[in-house]
Amino acid sequence: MQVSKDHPRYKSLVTREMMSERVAEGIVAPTGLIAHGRGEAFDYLLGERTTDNARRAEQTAVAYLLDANKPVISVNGNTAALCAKEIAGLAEAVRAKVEVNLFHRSEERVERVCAFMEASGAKAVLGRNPDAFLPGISSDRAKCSKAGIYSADTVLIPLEDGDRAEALVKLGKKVIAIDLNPLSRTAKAAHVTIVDELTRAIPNMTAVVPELRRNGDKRLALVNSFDNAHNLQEAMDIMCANLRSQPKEGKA
Ligand code: PTJ
Repeated sequence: MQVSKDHPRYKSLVTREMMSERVAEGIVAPTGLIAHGRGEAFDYLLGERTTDNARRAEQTAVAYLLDANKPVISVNGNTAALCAKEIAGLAEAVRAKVEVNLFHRSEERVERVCAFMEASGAKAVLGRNPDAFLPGISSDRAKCSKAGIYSADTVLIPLEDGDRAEALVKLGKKVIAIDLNPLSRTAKAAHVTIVDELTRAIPNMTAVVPELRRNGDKRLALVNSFDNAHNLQEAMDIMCANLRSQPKEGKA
């Protein structure tokens, strides 16, 4: 489909087209489109921008990743489709492993998403040969790699489902979520929740790595002053204020 560049929702329409192509290629799960639509709705309420609140969460997340002994970035179909190259860049910058871990798991999809990540620059991608199980999850989603998520001390989970987020927290891992829905179980379970759109959040995070790597005091101050319940409340307050202040006639 041809999308006109002067359409007010150009970027959103192009992303939707791209996501549906990734479904046809077997990278994004069909229900991944529904998850994407939910994300778009919350982003609309947020004002489709990185708020100061999200920026602080992004910096705190990078502080956690830099101070981790075994950081891992968990990748699903939506994440790969939206920002494979940027995830590869962040992983390299913070020296994290990348592991593909799918909600709608099939060996074929795991292979496709791993290959897609590798073609986008991610190195030594884990997930093809799971050799461990995450306790507390009854489905196939428990399958993971001993060298990756299983032994990680800090896990970044973009667009995660609530069960796995809660299970990772119960296992004592530091959990960083990226989720536009501040009401989700994932958002509430994580230690740090970045309420921002994934393709804005990841480059923002990579950009602050050099400064935070040099500045241990700043990393410590970010981690010590962060309160996720307060962070989520602020994100909800921003959405409510946007709803109240919208002009009656707008262009959607
Ligand atoms: O590829 P798979 O099989 O692992 O499946 C991936 C999905 C995303 C389908 C699966 O994990 C899922 O069903 O997730 P949920 O439970 O729908 O949660 C996804 C969350 O991500 C929702 O709260 C959305 O609001 C949020 N979200 C969607 N798109 C974005 C987003 N958050 C940030 N940026 C986005 N682009």
